[in-house]
Amino acid sequence: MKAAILGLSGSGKSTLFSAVSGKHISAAGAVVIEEAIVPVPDERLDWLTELYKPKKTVRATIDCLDVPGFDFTAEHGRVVASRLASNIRTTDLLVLVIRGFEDLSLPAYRGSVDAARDLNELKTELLLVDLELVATRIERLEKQLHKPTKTHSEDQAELDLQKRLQSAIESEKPISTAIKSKEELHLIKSLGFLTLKPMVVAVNVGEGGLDKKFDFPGLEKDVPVINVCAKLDLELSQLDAQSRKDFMADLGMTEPAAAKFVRACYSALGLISFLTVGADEVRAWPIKQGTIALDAAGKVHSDIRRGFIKAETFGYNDIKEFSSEKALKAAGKIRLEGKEYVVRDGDIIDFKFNV
Ligand SMILES: Nc1nc2c(ncn2[C@@H]2O[C@H](COP(=O)(O)OP(=O)(O)O)[C@@H](O)[C@H]2O)c(=O)[nH]1
Ligand SMILES: [Mg+2]
Repeated sequence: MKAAILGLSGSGKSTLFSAVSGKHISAAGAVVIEEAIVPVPDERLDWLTELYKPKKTVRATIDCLDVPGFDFTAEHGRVVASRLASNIRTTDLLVLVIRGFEDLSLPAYRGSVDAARDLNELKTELLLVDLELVATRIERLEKQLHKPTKTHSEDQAELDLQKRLQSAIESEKPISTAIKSKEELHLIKSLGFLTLKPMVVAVNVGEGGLDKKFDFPGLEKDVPVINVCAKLDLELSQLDAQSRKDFMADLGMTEPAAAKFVRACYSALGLISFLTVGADEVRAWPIKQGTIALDAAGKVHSDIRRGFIKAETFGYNDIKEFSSEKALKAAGKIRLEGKEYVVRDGDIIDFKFNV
């Protein structure tokens, strides 16, 4: 699953990207999209690693893109932005990074730090990029409908839908608000509309601003807003575990803001984790919410799916409470689940199979 980090130039995208991925990004003014695999912080894995002392611990990951910043005050700024935006149509999540920090040594966009204004400019750009695609699509479909083709009825259905999407965008509504059914979604899904994707807003607040609340009038209710402190998060990511702990304790923090941010992205992607444990490996496996045990088994290995017998399952909270698998077993807390069982976040599963 892929997330694209976008925003205005200088909002702290690359700093945040480096903090979460460990990948070093050279100076500002980058023109290429950078990509990195980002581990998802999960304290359950830390605790289970202490218990099982495995040879290795494997975290869930998400794929992150650092997109060069937009600057609508620059000549050709819109053209550049729309070219970049069309490169991220295949991503699954948009992360909008907004500058919320004051720093006189870094000139602010349009001369002032104004998170709500910046977010609006970005959202407008996303709508415009989608509007261009809708217009192209409508033109193509109208031409096609004049010819006798086998796809006539689907084309007509899509044309009607595209016209509705067009009017939604024209009234500044994201495309996601105009889709009414699975069938409609299916018709347009492959086009990669940006305003159809889930979104996370990350306000880069600067040190000391983590408790600040931002009000974004008009922002859809289901969009999570997370404060980050990119520069501090980057500094923290470069420390060894003990120094990081000490440093955070001094600041009264229990974890870097970036950790919460990455988990918010994971959840906005619709992902949860089931876990596997043992002497070799303690591991978190990303699955879509609603995945059944049979398909979860297939994530581990296709043979396990093919020869699936049952899933021996207990919850992370159960093992935390009982401290060992032995105690769990004695208490009858280990469940036998079948193929159709809907896997829950934090389920610890041992798949039994036969091939
Ligand atoms: N004071 C302060 N500066 C920051 C913070 N985050 C990023 N910066 C600085 O802002 C500048 C632009 O950051 P960068 O990550 O390159 O922004 P991008 O253009 O969005 O990728 C750099 O000089 C960063 O060090 C922050 O939280 N506080
Ligand atoms: Mg950058």
